[in-house]
Amino acid sequence: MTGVLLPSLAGPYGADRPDALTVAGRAASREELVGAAGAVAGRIAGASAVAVRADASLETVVAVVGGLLAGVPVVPLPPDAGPAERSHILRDSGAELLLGGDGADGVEGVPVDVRERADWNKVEPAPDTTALILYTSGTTGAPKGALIPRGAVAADLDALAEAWAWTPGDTLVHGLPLFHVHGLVLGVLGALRVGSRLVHTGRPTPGAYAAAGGSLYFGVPTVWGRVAGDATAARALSGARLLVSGSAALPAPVFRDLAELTGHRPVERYGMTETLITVSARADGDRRPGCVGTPLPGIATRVVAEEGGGIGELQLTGPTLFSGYLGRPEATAASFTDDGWFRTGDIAAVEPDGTHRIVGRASTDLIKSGGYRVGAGEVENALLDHPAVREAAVVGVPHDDLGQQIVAYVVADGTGEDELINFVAGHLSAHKRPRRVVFLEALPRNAMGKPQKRLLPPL
Ligand code: MLC
Ligand code: AMP
Repeated sequence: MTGVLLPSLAGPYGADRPDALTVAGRAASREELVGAAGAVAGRIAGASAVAVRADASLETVVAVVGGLLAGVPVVPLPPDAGPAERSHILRDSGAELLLGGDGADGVEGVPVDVRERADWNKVEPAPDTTALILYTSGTTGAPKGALIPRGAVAADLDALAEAWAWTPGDTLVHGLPLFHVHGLVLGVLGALRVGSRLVHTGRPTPGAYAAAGGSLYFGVPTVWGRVAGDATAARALSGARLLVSGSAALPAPVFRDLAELTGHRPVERYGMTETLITVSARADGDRRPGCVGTPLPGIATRVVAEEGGGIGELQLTGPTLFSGYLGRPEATAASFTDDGWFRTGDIAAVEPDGTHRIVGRASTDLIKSGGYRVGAGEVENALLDHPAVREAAVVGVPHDDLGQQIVAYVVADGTGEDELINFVAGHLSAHKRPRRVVFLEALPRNAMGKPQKRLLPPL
């Protein structure tokens, strides 16, 4: 049973309802979810890791819960991942099975059927065992698998429930992807740990959020910007209890428009795949534009300023941290200071009352577009795999809707913008595609021959 990690699934099911969770229009009770997940657990028990084709469906929830029941680390695979990204994630993670897969990629597919029922009564694994392996981009190279322990998930969700006064009486609504921390850990496991109802809208559109009638809403800033741009949808959220934004900075004008239209000042929170959510505004506290609140219970933060001044790299410790990058001890070691603090790479300032502000990132090679973290190096490597491309430099350019938009500067012959955009979308995944491609005669380089991204011509 997974009653320690997800107590609401352990029963009794007296207060259960047929629509305890709804994903993209299909509903299930907790008892049905646990029965179907038990059948999955029975099929995968003993595997070293299982991948899940993580589209926005009930099957994904059943598959992830099945992995957690069985104590098998779950590797969510973006459903539109192209061949390069799929094979990297499957090979690097060592996933033996692909839940919801068709046997392609040389990894055995295992069906997931939400109508199945099986009991699963094995003892729950220890808190330090890996619950999830989440693939996340660095500045260069292919994504790394962040090992997320069960205990970190539990600690984070409890801290968030306390900060947001999140209870079984809530109905959580969101439509975020189920292969990242925001949509999967907070947005699915959060509801199952707290015991609140969940409505996943399939896509995070303003109309779907408005129609869902929830009390607690999650979104990335791009989603909130679109809601704020649709006054009718925004006003429909006035009956909610709490609107929460995260995964990227919420622009101050969006904060103000949302507050005006919905009557709710949004709660902003800050996190990373490697640390889960660590800093948040509180349901019973002050919510200011540009501020991500205070450290969650159990989290310690410090800002390491290079030359005095209050602004510098945000570093963290606490029970929500990952246990390392799979198979990459050097990268794991490099992400911690000598005295054991995790280096976020984000630049922050702390106000006298302890409120944190995220003011930027140390590296321009990590791009946040629509709340997705995309490494410039990964997109550059994908472009260089196209036979016509000789050189590539990828940057994030400020964008009203996406926060940053991915722009590729390339030196290439005999190809065009659309072809390269579609090439990256098909090779990696759609959200990693450049939205613009600029063709240059040569990349600007310094005397050592190193490309100088800050000298690239503006769009
Ligand atoms: C368009 N599409 C293409 C394409 N052009 N597909 C293939 N090739 C092309 N050239 C398709 C897409 O696949 C998609 O299909 C549809 O067109 C629209 O895609 P899009 O343009 O990418 O959508 P967009 O409107 O830009 O998306 C905005 C968004 C999305 C907000 C919905 O960016 C999003 O879901 N963001 C959430 C990211 C997130 O959850 N991050 C959390 C990370 S965890 P289809 O089928 O999909 O409609 C984290 C920790 C923390 O950060 O703190 O939370
Ligand atoms: P990911 O690994 O996809 O979870 O991305 C983590 C990164 O998202 C962090 O390092 C930050 O740069 C960014 N991020 C998350 N939440 C916020 C926020 N509220 N404000 C600004 N940046 C954020």
